[in-house]
Amino acid sequence: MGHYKSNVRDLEFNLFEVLGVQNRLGKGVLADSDEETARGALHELNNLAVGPLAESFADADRNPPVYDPKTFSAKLPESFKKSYQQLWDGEWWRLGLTNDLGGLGLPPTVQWAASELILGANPALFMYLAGPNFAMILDRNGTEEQKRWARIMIERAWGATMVLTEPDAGSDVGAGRTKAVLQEDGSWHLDGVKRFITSADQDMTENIMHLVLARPEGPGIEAKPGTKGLSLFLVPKFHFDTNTGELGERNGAFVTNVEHKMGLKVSTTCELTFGQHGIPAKGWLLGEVHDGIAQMFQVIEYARMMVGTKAIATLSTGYLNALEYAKERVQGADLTQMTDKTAPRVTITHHPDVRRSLMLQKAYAEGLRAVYLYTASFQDQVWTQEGDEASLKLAERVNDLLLPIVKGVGSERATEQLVQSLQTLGGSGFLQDYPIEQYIRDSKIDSLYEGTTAIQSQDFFFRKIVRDKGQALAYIAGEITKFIDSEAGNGRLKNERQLLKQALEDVQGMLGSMIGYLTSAQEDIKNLYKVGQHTVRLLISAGDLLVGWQLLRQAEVALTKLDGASAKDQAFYQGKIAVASFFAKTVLPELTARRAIVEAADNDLMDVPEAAF
Ligand code: ST9
Ligand code: FAD
Repeated sequence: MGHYKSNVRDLEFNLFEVLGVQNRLGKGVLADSDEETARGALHELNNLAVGPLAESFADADRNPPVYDPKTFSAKLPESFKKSYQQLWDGEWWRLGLTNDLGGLGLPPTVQWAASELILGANPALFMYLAGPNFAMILDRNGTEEQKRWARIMIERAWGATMVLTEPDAGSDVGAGRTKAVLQEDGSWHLDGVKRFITSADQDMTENIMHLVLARPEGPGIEAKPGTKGLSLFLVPKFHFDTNTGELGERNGAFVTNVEHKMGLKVSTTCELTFGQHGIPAKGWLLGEVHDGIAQMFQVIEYARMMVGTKAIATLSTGYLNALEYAKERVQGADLTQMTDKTAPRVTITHHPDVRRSLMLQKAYAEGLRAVYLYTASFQDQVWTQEGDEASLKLAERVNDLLLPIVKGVGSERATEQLVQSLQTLGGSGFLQDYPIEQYIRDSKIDSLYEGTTAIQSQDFFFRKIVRDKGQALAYIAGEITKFIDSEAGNGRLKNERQLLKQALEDVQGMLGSMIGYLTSAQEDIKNLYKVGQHTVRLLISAGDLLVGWQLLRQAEVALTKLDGASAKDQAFYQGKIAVASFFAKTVLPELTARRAIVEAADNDLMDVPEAAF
């Protein structure tokens, strides 16, 4: 067996027993799919994921890509290329596409559930598969000509990249200096150096389409500072015949370095240099409109969801690996017999502390899975366009609100809990005989790229709550309140509902204080620092609230299904009830302390001289 332990049962539970995704299938753009096809897709992909896709996971880590500075090219390990080919041949690149571009006609919930399987088995494969999905951006925003390019990208299986970051422009994308100079033929010549660009070179596809943010220069173009002065350019690695897609000359965008990294080594992270090697780096303005940052955010929103799902997928396989080990490892006597030196030795699942840790890993793995799929259920509505304008707008807002939780909380909790998964294995966890050390290395990036956790937390507070005037948040709070007030669950989970109620009040309390600091910043601007000190705390707490709520929602469903369930399902449902109760009793109460910390915020920290750190 390979390293990857998937959880298709839980994916199906989320989709068909909690979210009722099947009710959407068979209609409109989903006319060609039903529950059976959706389940079939998951099972088929799962076979591929646990087998051929997972197979190259460790080898590609031990034998990472090799960069050749003479040819500006990166060579990937053969084992990985084989996995990629199998993924491509299975036509899984169709998964996220709209029907007219050859999609599978499945909704985002099912798309993301399926994506989890790839992201858990071998996440870099998913990233190299960006071409078709990024082609959708051309199709949506491009000129008629560029829409044709989108089809060429898909038909010819090209790779694609998103190119924002520069040495002096990381979180602060608006500090980017790469420029694009308008040419007489309407194309642009790019000039500058980008860094940390994922998949900017590889030897698996004949061409790569770079989606690049740069500052336009030319007659009549007004230079604007910051992100609003950036435009999005399409810069292919090779020029091509725009009718047939046949490759032409090399374009002047060269990979000038590939980074050596802590993890996710097979995913090339490249320095990409434009127009500095004697050949102009020609680009074309996407859609002929200067709206680069908004266009790029269409990519970023998808990528943030992907990164969160990747982290959660890794957390889940980490937990399941730890669980398997714990069920077999015999060590020590039961605590109640600790003084009897002749007592039988037990498996470590008997030790309360191991149980505590495993249940917490399960809570975050399954709770965060529920959160990302709940988020995707709003994407479903946008995908099918059902409902009136107001409800569609609300679905977009709620999705926007939840994205920083999926990405920010998903990655932070994965980092933290994967360390616990390793701990479960004791010293063996430290060895490369087990996959967890690689999981930790490969998933650490998730809290860094696509906007660090601090950036996610500011996005959550300033844009998704304050600028939204709390509309999406009010909707979610309303849904949680409805759940708390409902009597479902056969009279059980009463105490847990109370704990959830308190957690909701605590998050609302934190938020209330922070809005207060923001408002009082009109009198004393330094009060903004009080907000800035606590946005991550708020984000993480909102994440815990959502995890707690989703787990209880699942427990409620499980309670209705216990009677008459098969032995295997009984255990599954019992697990759902146990984990929800555990999380409500042992994690949610922590929010009260966090609220007190936020309410007592001061700016002492900001007055500490740098030398005193
Ligand atoms: C990166 C890539 O890190 C890592 C992984 C790469 C993987 C590649 C491939 C992945 C895909 C694979 C697909 C394959 C799939 C297929 C598989 C199938 C099996 N939402 O607040 P302002 C916009 S890339 C929407 O003033 P500042 C908006 O237009 C690097 N839009 O910002 C706004 O205007 P307005 C990632 C948003 O102060 C405008 O920006 N780098 C949002 O100028 C200005 O907004 C980062 O993520 C939003 N949430 O700039 C950078 N926010 O207000 C992180 C802003 O008028 N830094 N806009 O609407 C930030 O996000 C900063 O906050 C900043 C600040 C740059 C936005
Ligand atoms: P900085 O922005 O310098 O941040 C350093 C620290 O300061 C962080 O902890 C951050 O949270 C904090 N910080 C910075 N500004 C603020 C603020 N205003 N408020 C509070 N805290 C702040 N980029 C692409 O364009 N395309 C890619 O494909 C891509 N792939 C990548 C792959 C890898 C493996 C890596 C490592 C990076 C990749 N990136 C890519 C770049 C990535 O998005 C950036 O690294 C990330 O956005 C952070 O920027 P930075 O590294 O410059 O850190």
